[in-house]
Amino acid sequence: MTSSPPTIGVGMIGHAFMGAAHSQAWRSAPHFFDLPLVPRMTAIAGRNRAGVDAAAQRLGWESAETDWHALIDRPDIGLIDICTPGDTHAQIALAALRAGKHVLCEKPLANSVAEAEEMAAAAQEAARSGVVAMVGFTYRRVPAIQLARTLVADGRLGTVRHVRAQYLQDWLSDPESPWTWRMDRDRAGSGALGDIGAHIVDLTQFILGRELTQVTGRLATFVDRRPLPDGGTGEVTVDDTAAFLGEFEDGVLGVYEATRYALGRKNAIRVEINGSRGSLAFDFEDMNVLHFHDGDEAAETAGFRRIVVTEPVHAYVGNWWPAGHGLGYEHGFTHQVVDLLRAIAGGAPAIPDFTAGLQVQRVLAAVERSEQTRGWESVAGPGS
Ligand code: SOE
Repeated sequence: MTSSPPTIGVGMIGHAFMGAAHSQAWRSAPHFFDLPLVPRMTAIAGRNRAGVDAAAQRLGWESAETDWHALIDRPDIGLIDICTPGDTHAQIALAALRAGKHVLCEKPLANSVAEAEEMAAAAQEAARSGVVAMVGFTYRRVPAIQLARTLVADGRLGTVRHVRAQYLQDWLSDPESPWTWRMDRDRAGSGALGDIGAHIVDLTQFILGRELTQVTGRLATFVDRRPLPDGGTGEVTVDDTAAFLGEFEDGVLGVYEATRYALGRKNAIRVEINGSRGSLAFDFEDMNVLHFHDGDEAAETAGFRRIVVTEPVHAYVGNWWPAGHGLGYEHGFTHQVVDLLRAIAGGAPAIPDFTAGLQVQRVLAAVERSEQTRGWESVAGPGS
């Protein structure tokens, strides 16, 4: 007789875009993956009673709380999933870790290096008792990105020289687009830099298996005030766009761009890497594909090959559809909770952990410092 795996109660805080994406992941993971630990969607928290009750029903949660502290206090919850704006990440994560709960925290980890340092230290302390903390850099879990990392690790690109990365969205192109919390530095920490620039910093470091050491960049805000629902306007206190250069520990050069003003580009995450033996290129708008140029091939027939990353041999794919049917945006979130549950059960490392989240935070802070100094800033330099 086989016994069923143990369960873990999940408590999720926040129920907007990210809350819906995470809920989809918690719902689907046990149906598609063999898990050593099965999630129960125990409770969701949100500030407004009617709103959180409706979200619980719509997204599939068993109960709803209006105070996140209640989730941490509940003995039937072992894992806290933080899907709130950045200004609340540190307080929730610290309280959860100190209560011995596992944590999944949306990116960027925090709104400042100081907060991220405290979170990483708390996570390291909690890890001694087997508590796991992970930061939600979801795009790592796209199968084509996993293949890119494998190709680099296997030496198929030879000596890597260039990284080109862009995260392009266009939802602020219209100056009349409404003001939201994402335009408020106190709540969001930064603008395009932290919201989407953080993803390409993490992705490129993940694919290359090495870290940025220094950066220099420019930030710009094109529209200073945006309409509020009451007819007034709200001040934009974050960057609309970030452009920066980065150098990796072994001299690899990176060129980065993150913007919400690339009219026509909805969620274009583009990464291109050139090495001495090969190159690869990825665009999230065609997320099931990785382009690979193998420089060892005869010049006569060499060229970028379009690899459709939908074979059962590709990371995560075998748990989904037959070859060629493809995955979407939401699957990365499912893969994230699968990896998290396996880490909690002890079978896999919890990556990216809060220390990795802190390192990305340091890169963001260094870009912001360089905007002030107009020079190169060390990632290891003073936080902000
Ligand atoms: C908004 O720009 C946003 O939702 C980001 O916050 C997410 O991290 C990204 O995946 C999609 O765009």
